[in-house]
Amino acid sequence: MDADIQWMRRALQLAGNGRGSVSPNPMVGCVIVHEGEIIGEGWHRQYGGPHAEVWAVKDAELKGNAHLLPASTAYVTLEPCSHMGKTPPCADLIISKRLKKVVICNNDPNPLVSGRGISRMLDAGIEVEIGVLAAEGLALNKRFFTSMEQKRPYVILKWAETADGFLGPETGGPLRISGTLSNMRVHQWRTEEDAILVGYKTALMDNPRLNVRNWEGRDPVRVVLDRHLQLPQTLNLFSKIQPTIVVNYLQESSLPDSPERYSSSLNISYLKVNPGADEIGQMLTSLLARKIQSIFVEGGAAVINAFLQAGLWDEIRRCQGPPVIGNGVKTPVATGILTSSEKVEKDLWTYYSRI
Ligand code: AOF
Ligand code: ZN
Repeated sequence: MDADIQWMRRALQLAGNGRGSVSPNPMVGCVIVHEGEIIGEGWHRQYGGPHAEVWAVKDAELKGNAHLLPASTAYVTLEPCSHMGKTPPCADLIISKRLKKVVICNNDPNPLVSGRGISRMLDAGIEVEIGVLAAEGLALNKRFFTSMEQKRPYVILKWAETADGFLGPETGGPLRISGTLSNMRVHQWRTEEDAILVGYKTALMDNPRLNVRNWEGRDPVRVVLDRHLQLPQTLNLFSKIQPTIVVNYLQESSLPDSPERYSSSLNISYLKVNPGADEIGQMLTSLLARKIQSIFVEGGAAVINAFLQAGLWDEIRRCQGPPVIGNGVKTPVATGILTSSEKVEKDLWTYYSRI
């Protein structure tokens, strides 16, 4: 195997350690290699904390390898940053430590960086190579890249359907469709996204808690569509164990503007949208501004259809369970609302992605 690929694979693996704690920042890993051996490695651990390169340089120094840095190559999964954010620019750190070469997986689409990190290092005489395992890097940070490029959170739609292809009875109400394993997976998925969203009818009829129970991990922020503010505050999703954002036509309140503040303000906040065909788009723009980088949409049918019709989605995860109900709410596949997608079947689930 090509050595560059081997080291970048390790850097990507390290980057993945940040899953669930760095959003809305990307997951980034860094490996520093001297004459075929790793002399330091690190990853971005926490939103607001030091970047991957800082940890890797510190690791090399702590291991007594500081003197080797000028003859070493850093493998970084994202272009080293050039801006003064919550932490100082990583490109400057690399320049000050006089590394010989930097191999990068993906460019940083952040307008504050976007090529400036690379040109700064090139100007300082550092050799730079770009694009090693680029597809893997894009997949790892799909939420970050989508939100930077599309200016909206990454959207995952999820539904369970009966064996005869219905989302549930027309009358609504909870119907247990998926089995224990599928349920566990849904709870794992909840831990991976910043927010979880349901519509008015689902909130009222199913009274879901929308927290994480069958898996270890953080609870997502809950988002509910309640356009006329009619949902009773006694519903489970208004319990003060995790924050809830109520999307509506009537009122706006200041929303937490950082991931840390979501966990310190376990209460209800209001996000106002104007009635119209672009309600979903308005909501997504506002949620991204509030640092929500990804959303897991759990129904019901009207909400899922609204995302599909607006073309504002990235993935669908669909599972089929044993119940047969004869008649009920048709799936977006049956109604033809879901068009132009790519379909993969794996582990009891069917995955659709946009093409
Ligand atoms: C890097 N290495 O490990 C990460 C980078 O507010 P800050 O200072 O944390 O900056 C966040 C931005 O920095 C983020 O949006 C992305 O552009 C870049 N992330 N860059 O050199 C890292 N996590
Ligand atoms: Zn940085």
